[in-house]
Amino acid sequence: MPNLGSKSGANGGGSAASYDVVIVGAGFAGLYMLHKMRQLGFSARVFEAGDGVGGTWFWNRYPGARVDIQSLEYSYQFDEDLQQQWEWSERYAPQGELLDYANHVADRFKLWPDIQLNTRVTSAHFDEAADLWRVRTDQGDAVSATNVIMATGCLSSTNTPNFEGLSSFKGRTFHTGRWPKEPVDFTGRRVGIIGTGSSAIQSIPVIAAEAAHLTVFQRTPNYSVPAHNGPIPEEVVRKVKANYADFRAANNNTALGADWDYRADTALEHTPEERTAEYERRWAMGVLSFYGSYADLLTDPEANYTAAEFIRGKIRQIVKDPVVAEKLCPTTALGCKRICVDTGYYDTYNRPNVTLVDVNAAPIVAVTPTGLRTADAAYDFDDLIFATGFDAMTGTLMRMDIRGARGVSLKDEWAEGPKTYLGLCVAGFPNLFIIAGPGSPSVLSNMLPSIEQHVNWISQTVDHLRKQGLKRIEAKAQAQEEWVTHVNETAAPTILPTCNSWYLGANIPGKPRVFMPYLGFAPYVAKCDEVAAKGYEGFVLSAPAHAS
Ligand code: N01
Repeated sequence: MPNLGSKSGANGGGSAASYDVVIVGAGFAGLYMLHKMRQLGFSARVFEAGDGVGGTWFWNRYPGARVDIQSLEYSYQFDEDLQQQWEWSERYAPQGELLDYANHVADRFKLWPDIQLNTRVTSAHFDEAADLWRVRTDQGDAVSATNVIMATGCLSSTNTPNFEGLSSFKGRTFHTGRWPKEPVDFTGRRVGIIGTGSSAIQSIPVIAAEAAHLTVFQRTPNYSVPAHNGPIPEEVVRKVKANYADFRAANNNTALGADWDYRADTALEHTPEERTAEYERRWAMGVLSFYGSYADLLTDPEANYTAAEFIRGKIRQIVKDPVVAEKLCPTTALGCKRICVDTGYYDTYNRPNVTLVDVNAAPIVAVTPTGLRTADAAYDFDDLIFATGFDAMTGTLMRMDIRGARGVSLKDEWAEGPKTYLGLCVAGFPNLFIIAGPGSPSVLSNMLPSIEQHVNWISQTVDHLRKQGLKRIEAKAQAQEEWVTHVNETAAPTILPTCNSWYLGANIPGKPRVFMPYLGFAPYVAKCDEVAAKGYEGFVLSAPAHAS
């Protein structure tokens, strides 16, 4: 008996059913994928490890968490009534509101009966004789499916560095990507936080305002620009909603799939005064529009330097202690790591209860029962926060036992780095699809339109197979090789691969150094459409193995 409308999801554990589609993950990708599959009349089951839907916004509940792309853009566009009726309270929605939105979508489209919560997929093996995937979960399910769709997210496997003495700490520990549901009170406490990426930069000002003392352990400083968040002016909402389709279409036609106010002229053709005026304008706008300042910002180190130097100047203006300011000034190219977005980050270092420790100069040696030790000092805390990021893009897939045709393991196939065709499929793994996989625009784009484009493409493909009486689709090895080369060649002339970022897997010891996302949303969409229009160029489509 389905539990229609229940937020607890479907009953699970021990199921041996057969489905057209198994979807792994109930974040924004999994929810929309399920909706599309049901619209097309396919049977589908979603397995979700968490005890709720929402993915990224379910797990990342740390103080200050919010989106860095305008909510009017970082939202579904597949349903006109949904986009007209949903009201965002702020320009950049906070985590709780995004989670409400995910739950609303699950309610509105009655998705719950097909979502099994608290269930982690442990393995997916392709059974060649039966032409089916056999999927197992940690709850004892052993189901089969014609198609498996990985909606597992790009930033879903957390990274906690394996410091000596890690488990010895006697106080409370947290990871920003696995934050508890209950509010955490830091009042009167001595808190240490490791990391200065986006998660740390959003949470540090909020925690510092509460804690007795906050010590920030920084290995690499990051560039951050102000969010200038606040309520969305009513006239802006009215204007967008009056013609939402055109607004979406204009954004979808950009390299990021978002309105980033891109300028086609170059930084170096302008005088220093003109450039400063432009960067001031961007600083006042805030958020990711900084990427769009000039066409050569991501391709010419000299142009990039001008924007980087502008932000360093802002840090030196804001932070009163010149030694601390200098420590906070990044020396990497602007944008080689995702530019962070903050509310009062640099100013937080003017507080008397905040200390910045440079662990590039004196690395963390060990976690101790009372805090941690660096190469030159010891620190004591009540609470220790790991804002140390994720095993991005491949981590979650590699932690599952995925085996394709002839029993080949994905871990082995990707031992030297992930290889996909269009970020969507892997040669040797028939009817396995990845949403926002390595080799797709994903994290270099507005994730919501990227997700919707993938879901639409996969749905259209699975429907095409059914209409043609076909069953199997598999990427050709040569098409995959060419795509991997193209992804690398697109990134190579830019500043993107020039620093130790998670785009390259450089944050995880031993992970192959490969640039994973694809730069260019609009050309990517055109390529996917062209592939489908040409009869799924680069794929082999075939009939059921046992068709008479
Ligand atoms: O993770 P990160 P994040 N010793 O990997 C440090 C998205 N996001 O969770 O740079 C000492 O960026 C590490 O140092 P280093 C967004 O796409 C979006 O903050 O490797 N330090 C770094 O400072 C973002 O890019 C929003 O030298 C260690 C930090 O930990 C992505 O998620 C908000 C260390 C990790 O930073 C990840 O962001 C939040 C060690 N052994 C996140 N190991 C929005 O605004 C790691 N570090 C929408």
